[in-house]
Amino acid sequence: MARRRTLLRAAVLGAPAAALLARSAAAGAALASGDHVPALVIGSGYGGAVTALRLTQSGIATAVVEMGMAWNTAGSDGKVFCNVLNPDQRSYWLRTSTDQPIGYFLGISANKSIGRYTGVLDSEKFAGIRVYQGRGVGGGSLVNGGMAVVPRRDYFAQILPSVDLASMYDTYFPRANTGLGVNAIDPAWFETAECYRFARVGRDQAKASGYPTTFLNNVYDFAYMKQEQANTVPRSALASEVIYGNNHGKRSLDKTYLAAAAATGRLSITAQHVVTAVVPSSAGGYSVTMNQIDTAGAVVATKTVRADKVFFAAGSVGTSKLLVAMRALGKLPNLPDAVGQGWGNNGNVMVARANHIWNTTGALESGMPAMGIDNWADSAGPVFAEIAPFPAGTELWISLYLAITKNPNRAAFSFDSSTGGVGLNWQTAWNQPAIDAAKRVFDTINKKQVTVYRSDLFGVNKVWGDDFTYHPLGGCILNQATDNYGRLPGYPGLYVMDGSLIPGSTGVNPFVTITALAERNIEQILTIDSF
Ligand code: FAE
Repeated sequence: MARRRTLLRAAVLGAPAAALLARSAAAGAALASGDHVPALVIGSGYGGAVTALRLTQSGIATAVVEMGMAWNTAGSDGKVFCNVLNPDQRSYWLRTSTDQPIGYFLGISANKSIGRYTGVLDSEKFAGIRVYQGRGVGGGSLVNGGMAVVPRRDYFAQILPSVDLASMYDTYFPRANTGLGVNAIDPAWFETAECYRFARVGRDQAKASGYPTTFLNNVYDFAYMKQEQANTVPRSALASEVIYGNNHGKRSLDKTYLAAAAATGRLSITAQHVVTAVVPSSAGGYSVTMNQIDTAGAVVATKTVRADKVFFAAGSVGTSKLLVAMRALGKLPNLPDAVGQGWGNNGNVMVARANHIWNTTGALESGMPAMGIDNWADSAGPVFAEIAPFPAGTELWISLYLAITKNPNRAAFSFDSSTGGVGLNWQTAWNQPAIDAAKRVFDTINKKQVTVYRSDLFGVNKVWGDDFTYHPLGGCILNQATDNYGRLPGYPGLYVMDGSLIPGSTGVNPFVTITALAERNIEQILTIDSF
């Protein structure tokens, strides 16, 4: 193994970052049973990518294990990803029909049959909520809308009081923004671009009702988008690409943090492997068991490797499920009771309004949102609502919003010994505080504009998209289930690095918070812990 890593390092020096990442994820770099690695990272989303970069930069050979695919090979249409207008097997994780967030149109199901495949977006169903998550090398960065928003300082202080605010805002948020490649939209271009007509309409209507709006930074390259609008490059955000991946323009983690980690020559990525168990090893460190799967999800091999340190970065749901199962099965019996607690949906609720015929939102809508309505200061119902695109490729007169609210309800994960699975006890009705807060804003806008809600998009006669979330957070809260830097108590060398550390809410879109917190934690871990 050591020899193979040395060879890998020698082979990759000098190659471009994308090629390095491809090689890090190539079959030859995959873990084999019996391997012993200094550091193993479960999951390649934000927490995992930050961890991989900072470990490899510190000279530590790091193995990332990711259940999804590497997403570096074009399909028969010449594209790696499909768009939202023509979803095919690449869209969803192991489903035989799509499960679109906006699942209806005119009250009729808008979903269609697809081949069962390890697609890029998972709609994971629990009793009272569907949780959308990215699957692949890059995690949620592959599917998300790229909005890169730093949370309000006073709200961050409320949700994570044990974290030093000055260092977060002076050091780690700026570091995260740099690492992620965050950029700002050109406001003058925004005013004229056809693809943001929908956002200008949303802004003007909000302003007319007294609600302030704000531009949202993004990791999508706005300079590239300008060229898309000018028709000088292949279109991605302007070709209805979002939620099932972007073929161009987006600085997803495979292009940023993971590419930089690969450039050190110390990274291996083992894709299409699902970690199923982590147990202390009698030889030292931890035994990590994983199932290698094919593109239909069938297990083709089971492998066990040994790692001195294991970083859980499988996302809020993935990490919580694994740890809750390990505790229940007696494999990590001393994990604290707080593991599995404190899960929230970031107060997500979606809603759409029907505009008048003269108030067109445009047939061309950028898949990347660029503006939000900021009513967070309203103590009776704080709301931060992104003005979301509906990139149908035709005029629909629809204004769509994803509202982030301060829903206080929290759910817990628990192991079901009869199925061997882990459930989440969130109930759909627990989203009522989110609906109430969003209603204050959108009822007011409707009244002022003399417009109505669309009730045909989230079900038959259903106004609120209240039964799904894009923003799972919590389950392994910092300074409760872990110490103040993500270390799991009682198990030296086990760490949590992802969105499960954040107690159910950030008040804004969460990936910058997850990235910055991971930057903070890994710096401390590398300084204090011995590797
Ligand atoms: P995540 O990125 O989910 O990475 C976890 C990784 O672990 C995934 O790649 C999994 O496949 C993998 N994994 C899970 N279990 C296992 C296992 N057992 N073995 C191996 N691998 C495993 O976690 N946030 C924003 O800030 N701005 C946005 O514009 C935005 N838009 C979004 C749009 C959509 C459609 C979705 C679904 C999410 C959006 N989000 C957005 C949320 C954001 O993507 C999410 O908060 C982060 O991706 C979470 O980062 P983590 O590192 O926690």
